[in-house]
Amino acid sequence: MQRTNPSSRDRSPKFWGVVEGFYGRPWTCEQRSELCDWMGNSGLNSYLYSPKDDTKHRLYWYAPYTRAEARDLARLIEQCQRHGLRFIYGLAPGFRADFTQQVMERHLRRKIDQLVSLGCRSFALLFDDIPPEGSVENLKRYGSWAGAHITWTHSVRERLLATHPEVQLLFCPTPYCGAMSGAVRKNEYLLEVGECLSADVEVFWTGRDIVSERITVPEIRELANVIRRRPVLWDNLYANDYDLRRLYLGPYAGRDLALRSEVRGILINPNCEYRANFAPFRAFAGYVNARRSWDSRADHRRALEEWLPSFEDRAGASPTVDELEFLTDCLHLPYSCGAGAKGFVEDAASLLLATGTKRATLRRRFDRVGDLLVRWQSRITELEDRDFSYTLYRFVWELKEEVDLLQRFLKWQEQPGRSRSPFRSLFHQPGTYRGGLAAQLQRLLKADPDGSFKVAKRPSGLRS
Ligand code: GDL
Repeated sequence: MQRTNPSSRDRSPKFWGVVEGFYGRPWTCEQRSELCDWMGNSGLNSYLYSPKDDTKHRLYWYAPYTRAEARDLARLIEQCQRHGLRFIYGLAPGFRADFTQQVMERHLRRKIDQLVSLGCRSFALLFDDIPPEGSVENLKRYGSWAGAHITWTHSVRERLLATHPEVQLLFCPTPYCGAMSGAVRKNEYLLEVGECLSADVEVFWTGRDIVSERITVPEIRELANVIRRRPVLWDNLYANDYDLRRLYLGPYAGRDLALRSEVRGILINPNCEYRANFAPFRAFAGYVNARRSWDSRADHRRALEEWLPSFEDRAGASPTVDELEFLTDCLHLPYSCGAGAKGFVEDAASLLLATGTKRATLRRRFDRVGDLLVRWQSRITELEDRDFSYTLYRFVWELKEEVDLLQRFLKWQEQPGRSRSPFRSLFHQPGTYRGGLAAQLQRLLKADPDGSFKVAKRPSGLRS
């Protein structure tokens, strides 16, 4: 296995931008083209093409693109170049770890050559989320899976360098976050990457977790010592493919400005819903472009101001920035609600148990905020831009349903001669509300806030 060489990597421009790297429906050509326009003016410089469910990127990675698909990719590469963006093509060849070295190299060469012929000059080999099994012969042959991944990466590197010395190559290890690697100092895969992966290949990392709430300088320094280079962060803060009921519109947060000089770049992997990403992209660009200090909330507000025209209704009216900020407080970030939504949940929890004057005060506050949410639902239905309306629709609908149920329950609690029969809502019936197999399965295990699970108590008389 080849040893690492000293390199001038740290002097080449860093990678700031977007990775289309989520599961689910890939973005369309039009959306990517809009993204190029937008990124070209934002201080971001890189776009990594790696939609998990482009089957020719991952599941059948060895299949070449058809003529029509190749034409679309060539157009996208050209658009990126015109906007001064680095187009990186991600290939995920881990799915056929049973291929012999010869077959593997043939397929890699053919795929890379096709992309080079379309104008691509930057590549990423991605070994995240692959099946653990490969052939026993291969494991023996390469010594380890890290060895196999590095060998394949080097064969691509050599192929590219022979004709295009300017190419850039990136690599995603199989353990790509602390939760997968355990102590990085002791992780054999990462140690082998540090020792054997050519020094001019960049390495991805998502932080302590797949979706990291915070990413800190000390933890990145520790990793950099092991992999012997600064990582490029693949930042899943805004990714929502793992839970189709969530959408993230909140500020870019949990990363200090100092982190920028510890990494070779950051690519954010955002919401699957392309149109929902305007504020996240802007907020992230604010972080990238900040000089000495950075105010995440202020950048977020600025992003929302620019986003307002997209929320115009048919009569030409838009919400205020405060109103939009409240919506993004409700559809915020994976680990937190924004201030407006946090206060609302806390009020609701207290209100359900409160009586007397305390209840009256809480009730007024709850109604005011609840009405804002219900108003958002009708506003979304009235948007002039129908595609945008449908993008946001179901997320706001779900919130409205929950507020409606709470409002009905509170009213029932407050009836003077309340009957002894339990509360029911015509609009929230078993089966149609919180129904379905997934909901039933979710009720079997109770999740505690510390991340542990317990068998949930079954209410007596529960029908299966
Ligand atoms: C992952 C996947 C990514 C996915 C994300 C969130 C990496 C390197 N890979 O683990 O494709 O979108 O989680 O579900 O992050």
